[in-house]
Parts: sequence; structure tokens; C-alpha cells
Amino acid sequence: MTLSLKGRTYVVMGVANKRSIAWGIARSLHAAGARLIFTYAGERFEAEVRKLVETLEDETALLLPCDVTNDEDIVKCFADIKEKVGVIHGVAHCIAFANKEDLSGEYMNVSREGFLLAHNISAYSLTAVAREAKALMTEGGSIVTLTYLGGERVVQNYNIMGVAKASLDASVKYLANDLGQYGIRVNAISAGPIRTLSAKGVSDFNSILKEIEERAPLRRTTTQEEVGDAALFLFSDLSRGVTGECIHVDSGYHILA
Ligand code: NDP
Ligand code: N5H
Repeated sequence: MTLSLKGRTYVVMGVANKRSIAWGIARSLHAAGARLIFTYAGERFEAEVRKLVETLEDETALLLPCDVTNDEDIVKCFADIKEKVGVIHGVAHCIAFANKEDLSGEYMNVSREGFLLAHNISAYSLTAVAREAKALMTEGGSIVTLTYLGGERVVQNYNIMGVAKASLDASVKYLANDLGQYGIRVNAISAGPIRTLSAKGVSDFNSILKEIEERAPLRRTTTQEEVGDAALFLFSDLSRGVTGECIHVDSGYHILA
């Protein structure tokens, strides 16, 4: 068993820019020789993602639109992938969204609309994507999503995203149970805080990072590369016995009281 992914194809969903965790995963998979297909939500970041993908200098790389709030988009995206490449071996789901006003203050003030939006994009999308991806994973496969400690415990201001991540974490287990019989594994990586576009606007992000540097067992913050390499393990056959699992890549912060 090796970590080489030569001859394998992976769909990476959720690159917005070079700081995205999805881009860290893409770089690790690319270094292992995998062929990559990127999906992006809207035209907003298309040009930026296209530029990044070009830096890989891989003519086989593909870039397709996929807004996960739209079932037709998901179905069309995977139908296009089927037509263009046939078989895929995995999907990296690196997508989440909540309204900014629902990410501070008291959780209980969340509106029905804000609650449903966060769950739609951040949790349901994994199930919708897994269902479409399954048809293309005829040689078995591995699905990896990204979660955060705030889904297991109360983390100040994470609020509606914590509730959505709890739903995502449970989805990983139910999907793992459904898809195991087809040789498809489903796992999550719980990443420590990383400064990305999504994290922009979090007012006390510096103090969150400082606390990790001071208290986490490894005494440093998490990098995109660390998450990328853990994902590489989950996509490779080295993790062939692992499914329904959540691996914390957070300098060990989650073990602290
Ligand atoms: P980014 O902002 O780089 O990525 C978030 C991605 O979500 C964007 O690419 C965005 O696409 C995508 N997205 C939002 N709405 C939709 C939609 N409707 N359809 C398709 N894609 C959509 O941030 P991160 O890399 O930080 O986030 C990736 C994942 O990592 C998220 O699940 C996040 O919760 C998780 N995570 C992040 C941590 C951190 O500290 N940064 C810690 C733990 C987990 P577009 O830009 O095209 O709208
Ligand atoms: C405890 C914290 C800090 C407070 C909570 C932050 C939650 C962040 C997650 C969501 C996904 C961020 C989000 O939806 C931002 C949007 O409202 C506004 N941003 C955008 O629209 C940008 C342009 C696009 C690209 O963003 C998205 N998502 O589409 C948690 C932190 C310590 C860790 C963290 C940041 C976790 C996480 O899940 O991302």
C-alpha cells in the first residue's frame, strides 16, 4: 500500500482562493499524482480559481460550476464529470456557509431562514453530493468533508454553524453505513482554526489563534498543508479500514478541557 494516487481522479469542491483548505487538499493530491476536478459555487471566484488551477500545470485538470443549493446543478455537474472522465475515486467536500448575523451573539436568536440556509449549504450538500458521486465511484472511493470542534462542543460565536456541523458529523456516519457496501468510505477532518476567506471578519480571530499557540499540545496553529496531508491519507488505500470517522487535525486542541 502506498500514498501514490496516480491513475486516480478526485473532485475538489470549495476552492475560493489560495488560502482555502480545499486548495491545501488539492496540492497534496496533486503532489501524489492524482487527476483533479474542481467545482466552484458562482462566477464570483471563477477567474481566481481558474488562475490557481493553471498553476498546477496539469492539462487534465477540469473546472466546473456547482452551486450546492441547487439539485440540478449537482446532478449536471456529476453528469458532466461522468461524460468527461468516467470513473472518480473520491470527493473533497470543503463547503460551508451561514449568514454573518448568525455567527455572533446568542445562538437562540437564529431565524428559521438562517437555520435552514446553514444546514442546506453546510450539511445537506454532503448527502446530495455523495448520492450523485456514488454512481461514478464504480471502483470504490473515499469522501472527505471538513468539520470543526464547534459541532461537538459550544464554541463562542460558532452558533448556527455548530448545529450545522453536528448534522454534518452525523451525516458522515449514516453515509458511511449506506456506502460501505459499495466500497466507498466517508470520513471527516476536524480542522483547527485557519485564516481563510470564511474566517475573515471573525473579530477575535487573532486571539483564537493565540490561544491555540499557547495551549494546544503541539503549541502551533493548523496549516492548510497539514489538513491536505491528512486528506491524502483518507483518500489513499492506507486508510482502507477507516470509515465513519472524524480525524482531528488541530494540534491536539480538542483533547483539552
Ligand atoms: P473558504 O472560504 O476558502 O471556502 C469556503 C467555500 O465554501 C468557498 O469555496 C465557497 O465557494 C463554498 N461555498 C459556499 N456556498 C456554496 C454553495 N452554495 N455552493 C458551493 N460552494 C459553496 O473557507 P475554508 O477553506 O475555511 O472552508 C472550507 C471548509 O472548512 C468549510 O466547511 C469550513 O467550515 C471548514 N473549516 C474551516 C476552518 C477554518 O478555520 N478555516 C476550521 C474547520 C473547518 P464560493 O467561494 O465559490 O462561494
Ligand atoms: C468560532 C469561530 C469563529 C466564529 C464563527 C465563524 C464561522 C465561520 C464559518 C462560516 C462558513 C463562515 C461564513 O459563512 C462567512 C459568510 O457569512 C461571509 N463570507 C463569505 O461569503 C465569503 C466571501 C465566502 C467565500 O465564504 C463562504 N463560506 O462561502 C470559528 C473559527 C475559529 C473557525 C472557523 C472559521 C471554522 C469554519 O467552519 O470555517
